[in-house]
Amino acid sequence: MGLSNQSVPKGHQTPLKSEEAIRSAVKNLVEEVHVVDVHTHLFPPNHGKLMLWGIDELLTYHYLVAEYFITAPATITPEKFFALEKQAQADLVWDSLFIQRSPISEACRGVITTLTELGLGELVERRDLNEVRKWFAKQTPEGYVDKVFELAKIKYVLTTNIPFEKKETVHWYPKAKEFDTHRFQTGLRVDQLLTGNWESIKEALDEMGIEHTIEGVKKLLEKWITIMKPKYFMAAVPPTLEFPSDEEMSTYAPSTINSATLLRRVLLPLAEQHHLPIALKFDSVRPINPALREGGDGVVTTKVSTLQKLCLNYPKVKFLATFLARVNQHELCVLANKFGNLHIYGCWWYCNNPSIVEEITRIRVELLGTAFTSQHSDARVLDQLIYKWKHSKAVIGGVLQDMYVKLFHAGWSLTREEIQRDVERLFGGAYEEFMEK
Ligand code: HDL
Ligand code: ZN
Repeated sequence: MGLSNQSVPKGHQTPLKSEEAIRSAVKNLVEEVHVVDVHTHLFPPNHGKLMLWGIDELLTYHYLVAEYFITAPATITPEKFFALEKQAQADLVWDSLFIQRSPISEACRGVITTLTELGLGELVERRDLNEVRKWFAKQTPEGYVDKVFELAKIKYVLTTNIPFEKKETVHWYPKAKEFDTHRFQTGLRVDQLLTGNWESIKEALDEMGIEHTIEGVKKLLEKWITIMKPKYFMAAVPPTLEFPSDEEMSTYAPSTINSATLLRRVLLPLAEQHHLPIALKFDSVRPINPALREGGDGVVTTKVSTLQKLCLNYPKVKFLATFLARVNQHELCVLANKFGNLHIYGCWWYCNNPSIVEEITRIRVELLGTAFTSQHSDARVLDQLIYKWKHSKAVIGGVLQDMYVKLFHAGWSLTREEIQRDVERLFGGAYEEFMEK
């Protein structure tokens, strides 16, 4: 990322001499910074239907589908809803959450922000969903990626790539499709190891004719590392999984396959051997209402000490981490303050709402300065990059204005170039420095 201001000597930097000048500079620098989006569920255009984009995908985002079912008549069950065509599903969501009610929730407001940023404000004003659809029908996937990356000011995104999902691996194996790896970098998603989902893992082993053993799983993941060239491993940590102690591990035979052995005899050794960080996501519980499918997952408060034990016992492994429970955020910050092999990122999922982004960002700056990644979008639909980053930047920028004004009143002289350097760290630079560590 090459942080700016390295070249501008102090004497030639732009001093900021008043609270107004500071606030205006911070607001502008946050709005203008091009971001590294360290976690998304996006796909490149040549991965076909996996790349979700356009108004009907926006309206049927699982956050909105879940919100729709809070309001839906009992006669419309999830089963009936999911049996409808995508456009019919979108019509129901639009009518209930945008017409019958004001689209005031974060996920609803996001759709409005996206359409307005795309220049469709008049159609939004007329609430003309069909005219919006006609506009999208004129876009091409490739051209739309250009438009969205430019509007949302994205340097590149990390994608979620699951070697246990056939609908994904077909684009990689036996022949990998070429795509723009400057914009789409991969993350090797291995939840199945931590959930101990042996059935799913065996299918992936069979795809490559690999034996059904612990060594076989290592071989499988090493093949996927070669194929996908991931920047990190990623996994959501099941709420039941605590750090498997040496004593517990000594009770497992070498051939035992479970989440503990897959974690400590496969994932962690591979991470160390291949110098691949592991991005772990804690506090999600899946599902709490299966009928809602992707939207049926919830949040639970797990022990932050599980991450502490990983950082302590594996000092040569780098951990990226994010927690879903609001109550865990302060303890996570304290942990990140204690371990140089831990980097925290983003306000994840149910924390990605302005009220919580504000609180989390303030705690993080107070405890960690700029040594963390302020946000990730978690976007599933390409267009969401536009609203998720605009909404987050507004909140994070507001917190940073306050923090720099406090620093100014404490007696520290500030320049635009130094703030730009800090902002670039918070929106991807600190992540890149951690990955290079
Ligand atoms: O596990 C994850 O990566 C989560 O982000 C889930 O995909 C979740 O469904 C989601 O999209 N949250 O925003
Ligand atoms: Zn995600």
